[in-house]
Amino acid sequence: MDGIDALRGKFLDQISSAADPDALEAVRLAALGKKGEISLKMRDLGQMSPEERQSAGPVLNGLKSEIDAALKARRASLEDAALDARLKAEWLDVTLPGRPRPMGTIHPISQVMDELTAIFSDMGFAVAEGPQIESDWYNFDALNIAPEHPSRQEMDTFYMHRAPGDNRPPHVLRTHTSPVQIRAMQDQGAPIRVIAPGRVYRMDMDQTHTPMFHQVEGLAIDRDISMAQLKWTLEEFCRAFFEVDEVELRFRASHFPFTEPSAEVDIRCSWEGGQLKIGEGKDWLEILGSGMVHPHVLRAGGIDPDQWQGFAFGVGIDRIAMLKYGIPDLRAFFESDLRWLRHYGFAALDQPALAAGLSR
Ligand code: 2NM
Repeated sequence: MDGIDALRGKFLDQISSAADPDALEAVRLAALGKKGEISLKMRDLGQMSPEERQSAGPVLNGLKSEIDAALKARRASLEDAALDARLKAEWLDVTLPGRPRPMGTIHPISQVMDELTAIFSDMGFAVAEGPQIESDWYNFDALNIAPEHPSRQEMDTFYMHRAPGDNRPPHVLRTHTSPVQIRAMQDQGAPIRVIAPGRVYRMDMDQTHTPMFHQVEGLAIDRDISMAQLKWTLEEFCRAFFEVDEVELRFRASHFPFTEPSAEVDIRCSWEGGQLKIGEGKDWLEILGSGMVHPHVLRAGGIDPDQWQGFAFGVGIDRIAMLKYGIPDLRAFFESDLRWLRHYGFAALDQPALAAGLSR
């Protein structure tokens, strides 16, 4: 039959030069599709005489199978090439070292709070928390702080706004965590042992004061708690916190509205060569305030002062963090300077010594 060899040559050429599956499909349609050249020729078989059909039929069928096979082979080799290209492009070296990820550090204040919590938990104190925006009753009245007390002055306390015409006393940013202790007394009653660590606010800003700082207050109420237990508790705390075998504390008479009697507490130390040593030496360092909880305060907490008594104390967390970790500048605590944070921060898995079972 005329032209069969030419057709075969043409389609085999087109198949082998088809660069992608779309081009190959176009060749298939041109050859074997409904209106493909080979299909049309096969349709022509119907018009032929039986003799002609006998010789042309097998030739056309042979051509069709040959082109079919060539299409299949070319499709397979295009798919192989595509897969090879993909494997090459998406190749991943799983043995490469990982990209270093920047890791944060634990802020010294968080670290010290964890330490305090571990130490006081060991002594049976639970942790209490409360709001940072307080009513003036919880922040002042309940603590036996008189209406004319200087700490209530706008100069010292951050007052919230009231709507114009609303004459109720405004809320305040708590100036100590004592309101948390009042709430704990109201919620739990006596006996009670809690500490209240957290943020407090006072209008003060200079070398040694920031308008927000951190405090932990402790409270222990029972039938016959005295200043002797207060002193032991504070000594134990200082020994564990400063990680020294012995400490010496000195109580100096003082005055707070919420305690009677009240004492400021100094710890024996030395400053040799500009280096602070706790527990030895001839110097004294003031570290906290304390006293026996005033009956008015117990009553505000819903506790009967004729049945119960106890001690309370307050420590500045920022200051004892500076002392323990040799941090010279208070204001740097709150500047979020990454170099400072990397230098003074703690690894996330650093355990407070006492909680890790390392002390004593
Ligand atoms: C201090 C000093 C003395 C104190 C009092 C109370 C409360 F709420 F229970 F009455 N908590 N903390 C207290 C006593 C705080 O800080 C220098």
